[in-house]
Amino acid sequence: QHAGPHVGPMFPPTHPVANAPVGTPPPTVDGFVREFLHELTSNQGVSLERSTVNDQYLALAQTVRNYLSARWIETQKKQRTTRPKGVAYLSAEYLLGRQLGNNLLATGLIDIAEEAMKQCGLDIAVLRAQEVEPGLGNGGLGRLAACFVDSLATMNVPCIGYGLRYEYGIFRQTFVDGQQVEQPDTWLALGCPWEFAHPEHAIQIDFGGTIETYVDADGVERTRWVPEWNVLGIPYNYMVPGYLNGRVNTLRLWSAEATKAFDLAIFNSGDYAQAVRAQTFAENITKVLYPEDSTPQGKELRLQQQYFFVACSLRDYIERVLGPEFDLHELDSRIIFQLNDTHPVIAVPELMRILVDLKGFDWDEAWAVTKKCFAYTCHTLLPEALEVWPVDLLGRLLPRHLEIIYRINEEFLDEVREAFPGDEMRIRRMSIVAEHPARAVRMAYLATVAGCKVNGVAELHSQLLRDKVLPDFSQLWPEKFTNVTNGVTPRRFLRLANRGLSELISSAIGTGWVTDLERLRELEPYAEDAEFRSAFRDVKTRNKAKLNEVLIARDGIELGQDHMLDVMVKRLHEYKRQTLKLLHIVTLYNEIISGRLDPKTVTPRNFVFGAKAAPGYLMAKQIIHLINAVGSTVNADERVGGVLKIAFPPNYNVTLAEKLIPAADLSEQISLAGMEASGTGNMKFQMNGALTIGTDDGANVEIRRLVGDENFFLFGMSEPEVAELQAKGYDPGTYYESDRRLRGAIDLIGSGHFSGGDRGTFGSIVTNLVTVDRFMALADYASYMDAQERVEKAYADTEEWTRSAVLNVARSGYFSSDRSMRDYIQRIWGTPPAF
Ligand code: B1H
Repeated sequence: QHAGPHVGPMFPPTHPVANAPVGTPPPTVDGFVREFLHELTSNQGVSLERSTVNDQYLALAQTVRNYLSARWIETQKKQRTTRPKGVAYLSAEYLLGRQLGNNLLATGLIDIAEEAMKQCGLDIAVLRAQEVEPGLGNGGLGRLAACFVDSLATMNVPCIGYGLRYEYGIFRQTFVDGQQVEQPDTWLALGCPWEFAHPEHAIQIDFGGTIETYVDADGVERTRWVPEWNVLGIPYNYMVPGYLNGRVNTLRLWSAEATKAFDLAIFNSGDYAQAVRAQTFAENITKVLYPEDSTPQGKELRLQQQYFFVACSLRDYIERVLGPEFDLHELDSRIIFQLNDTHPVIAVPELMRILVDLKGFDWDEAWAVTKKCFAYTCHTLLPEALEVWPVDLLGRLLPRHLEIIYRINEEFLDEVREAFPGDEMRIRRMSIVAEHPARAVRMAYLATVAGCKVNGVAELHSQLLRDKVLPDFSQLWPEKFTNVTNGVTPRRFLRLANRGLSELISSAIGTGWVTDLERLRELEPYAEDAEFRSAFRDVKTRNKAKLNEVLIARDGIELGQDHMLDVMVKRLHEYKRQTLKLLHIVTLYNEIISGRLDPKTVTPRNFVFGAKAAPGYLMAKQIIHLINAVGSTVNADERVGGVLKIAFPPNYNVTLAEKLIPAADLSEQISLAGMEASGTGNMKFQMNGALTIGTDDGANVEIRRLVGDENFFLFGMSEPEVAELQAKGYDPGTYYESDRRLRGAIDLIGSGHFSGGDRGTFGSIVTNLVTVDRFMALADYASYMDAQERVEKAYADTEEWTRSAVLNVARSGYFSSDRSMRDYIQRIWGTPPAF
């Protein structure tokens, strides 16, 4: 029976036993206490009485890590004997979130650790709060990589995640007078207990220089690269535990250091200062994550990062995992390199170089192998997001790779000529090397030519990818293109983040859903059960109370009590349309203060924003400023009577997401149709029982199809309607002129009402909206306002709303990243399903 969240132990004590390393006794509270105290004294060198919270956190993390490492070693040992085909996920970003809670969950140690800490007089929640999350990603793309490696470990699939160990992850956002100010993210400052450094396995990576031809021992003319400088790549390993299955996969992130030979030479020349500078130069490569989400910067250091990590990763896999005995003609029998967007695509010419220049393959042989070993995932449709590297930059940094790309391109274009004789326009369109505006390599084209498969990240996105971004390629190779809709891990985003809901679900249908999320379907009948709905509401209410505590402690923000919680959290980008959300709020506010709307008739609402702007994206930064300005004005205006509350906690990250999402009633997914490749926040909200207000974009399309129209607030133009309006010529001014409420809201912003009377502060936002409005916020405004009215009406009927919320949860099983991984295995990787 579903007696609410306080009933019995939901996750039975068989789990820790099931996950304990073979031959070790099951963990006990006493044993855990002993190990914890041992770690505290031997690793931190302090007594419990004298220890700081950081000491305690580190000792607890060490204790958990000890449980995992035995399984990790076993997993690797088994793999060395069975030699299964595995996945190497190549990603410049992993947005992992805090590790301690997840690792406690994966080992089944949550309850034991909590009790053990209690016996030591400690509150485990305080220790967990001490962890600084590794923010080694920008947003959805990086978080997706983290969800995927979690799912693969849980599904017992061999996988190595390869990436970069940035010394500074995504910046820490602060607000000064409502404006974003970036602070460095010093995630390593207090020590990271989860990483294993292996400087003894350093790999040397070359850059620059020239190429030369020579005649080898067999009299064959060959090419080789004579590089100019090099750095060392140091692997740092992280454990990726499966959920209660004893498997631990590896995430291997690379850190750059100066090579000894390099600075020794300079030391010997007597120039000490220059030698130290060389070191700094090398270390720069992994110093900082580029904070642009979706618009890559064509900076040389960024290309250095990309080549550095894929070159380290290929060498590591070929030389250390496979070893010198392995016949590389069979490479595809042991590995598939999945390219997470174009960021790692330089791996393609790198593998060709290894095979041809270093292993003596002839070109055709090498190309045949390479084509089978890569698959490419595209995450965008925005033209400015498609990565392109100027030929002169590539040639300076990686001359041999540029030459290899040219040859790949020549042979590819011959193939196109054969398929479409005389179609020179097509040749120019499809060339991997663009001629205009400057000669540059189109990385998405290179990935498409080299990849055995190309996939988009939601159905609509994959279709638009075929029809609009790569139409010539999908005509040439229709069978190459496929879709894998994104997913999110239910371990972190439901089981861990929403313990109350997890226990309620398990009390109704058992615990199997954690690894088989489709079983949430069994909740459907409970939507009709008043007692269950009441328990479900109690969980939401408690989650809101917890969120309030967090926001007060974190930022001194107080939300309205008993308000609907309306949340828009994602990177700040014009295509995501935070301004449309603002126009809704400003309209309500304007109608209230001008006496046309009685605040007593408005459903009290908390509007919560979370968003980082790329530091160089000025419009995005101004929008942040405007959100904060509207917030402080509206929150302070007594005429509103507190029915509209705006909160913008700074530094939205995975940790905050885990607090916000379980408390939300309404999920804002309001991008212009055809712009958001998938979205994954949308899935997390649905899974936690929020209803969505959204456009027919990205994965929203699939969410709506699954939950049904009656449980989703759809608004706005469809993608074909957007295209039609675009073609016809879009004029935002006509919407501004003809809609009184819209004009009122925009004029209020333009009047300086939110900027102490200064009309200039937000002038460029206003001008841009009424004259350009690239993402058509004004065109969708009326429809959005309508949908928000439907939200208000629906929310007033508490029982019906809860029913919808329960159905949203029940129908979210498809969005488990376990399902995404099964789709990748079936449609792309072909790794056998059992290991
Ligand atoms: C997504 C990016 C991205 N798409 C360039 N593209 C970057 C592009 O550092 N860079 O240069 C960083 C990130 N990120 C997101 O991927 C999409 O916008 C989302 O819609 C999607 O859900 C997510 C995961 O597929």
